[in-house]
Amino acid sequence: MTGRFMTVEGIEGVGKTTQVARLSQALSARGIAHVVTREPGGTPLAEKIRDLVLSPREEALPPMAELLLMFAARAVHLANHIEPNLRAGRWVLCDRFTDATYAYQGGGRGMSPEDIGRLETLVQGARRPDLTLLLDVPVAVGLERARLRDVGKTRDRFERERADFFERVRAGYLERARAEPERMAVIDAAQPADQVAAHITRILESKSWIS
Ligand code: Z5A
Repeated sequence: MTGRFMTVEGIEGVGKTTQVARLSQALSARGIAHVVTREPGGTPLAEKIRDLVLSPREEALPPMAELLLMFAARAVHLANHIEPNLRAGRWVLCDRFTDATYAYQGGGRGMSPEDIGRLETLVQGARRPDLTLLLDVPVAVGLERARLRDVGKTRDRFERERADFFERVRAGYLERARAEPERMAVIDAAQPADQVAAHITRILESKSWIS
């Protein structure tokens, strides 16, 4: 049997990395074989593309190039890591995936959802997450969490964006969740991390994926 493909999404600082780690612990405690990965990145080559996209540089990165690089990294990640693990029966927990492209390159940068959809089909074929956990907080909450965590660090190209960019990203995510309620579960991530983790556990239990 192939593994389950789960993605975790949300704006900057919402707590994705925290919850992916908690979920990984919960799966390990139940003996469920899985890998944890992230986008952009997840393999040595895809991490190089991540560095290209996130590092601030003098020459502008046009939105179309940013979009294509996200899908280039994804093509590598799918072929070299995600698909082999799913075929081997392991669950894949991925910190961000294509919903981030619709939210950031679509909602944030204004690229057309039709173009994103064409690339999605080209790169992924029929592959879609079995479940996406959308962690949601007001933008001010996410940015403040990230600010406190990143004191003294250099901010990447996305972290330099203003609050209105993240408002469009958040709206893009919520619109996708409304359109695909079966696949995407919206979780109030303004709660303490323990409560967010408990909500995620309940979602998996309700699907009988864990007990
Ligand atoms: N991107 C894109 O544009 N298009 C795409 O297709 C893809 C990605 C795939 C890199 O993402 C960038 O790539 C991203 C979008 C773009 N840029 N942005 N923004 P990333 O996932 O690597 O980086 P990130 O979005 O900046 O995530 P993050 O900063 O790693 O945040 P997080 O993982 O959601 O949060 P966290 O590190 O778990 O928590 C943040 C802090 O809050 C930390 O100190 C925690 O201890 C704390 N925390 C966590 N949960 C809580 C709760 N519940 N209460 C209080 N405090 C909490």
